[in-house]
Amino acid sequence: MRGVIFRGLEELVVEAIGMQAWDELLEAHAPEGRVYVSPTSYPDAELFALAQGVADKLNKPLTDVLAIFGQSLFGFLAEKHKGISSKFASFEELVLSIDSVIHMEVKKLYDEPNLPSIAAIVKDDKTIVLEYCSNRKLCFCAEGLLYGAAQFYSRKLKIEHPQCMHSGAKHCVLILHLD
Ligand code: MNH
Ligand code: ZN
Repeated sequence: MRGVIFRGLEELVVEAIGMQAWDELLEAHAPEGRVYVSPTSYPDAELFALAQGVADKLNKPLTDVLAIFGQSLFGFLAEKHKGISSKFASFEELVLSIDSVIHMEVKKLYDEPNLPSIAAIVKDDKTIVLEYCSNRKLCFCAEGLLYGAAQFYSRKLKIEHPQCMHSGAKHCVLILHLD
């Protein structure tokens, strides 16, 4: 995972539980002297260990932490890449462009990024069905990112997750219900 994602986690942790907590997490789960540089890749296992460390500190399940992280990560990425995030007039437009525009642009900015595949199908004007697939199985983080995007456009969103890679499915199904 790119440094930018770790920096997003750092921002959230420092805001929520403080700089000292982040330093403790780094000490426990990262090599000594680690500094995260946005375009550089770091081991996925390190991100998961840090997120698990946050979960342990907060006494919350890892899935909750990944969802909260995803939600704050959206604002962080949107702010960092305004040129990409400002292209979309609505939540729906953005969601339908995750693979075809957003992550396509990410591929131009970062050398060989590790991105999920996210296919979107519009069911009706209040329902979009997403199929998420990635060997990192970060579907809970994807849910959080979607909630963050809904917040960005001041929309009310509910997500159903009836099929999940964590239960052995080939891909996750996320059903987005808008108001
Ligand atoms: Mn996007 C990684 C989903 C918006 C840039 N993105 C990920 C991952 C998920 C994801 C999930 C974690 C990797 C994986 O699952 O295999 N991203 C989304 C969703 C939205 C989204 C659901 C909108 C909603 N992403 C954005 C935006 C940007 C962005 C906006 C920036 C303009 N995403 C990234 C980058 C990575 C990433 C950068 C990290 C790639 C890497 O580590 O190599
Ligand atoms: Zn899932």
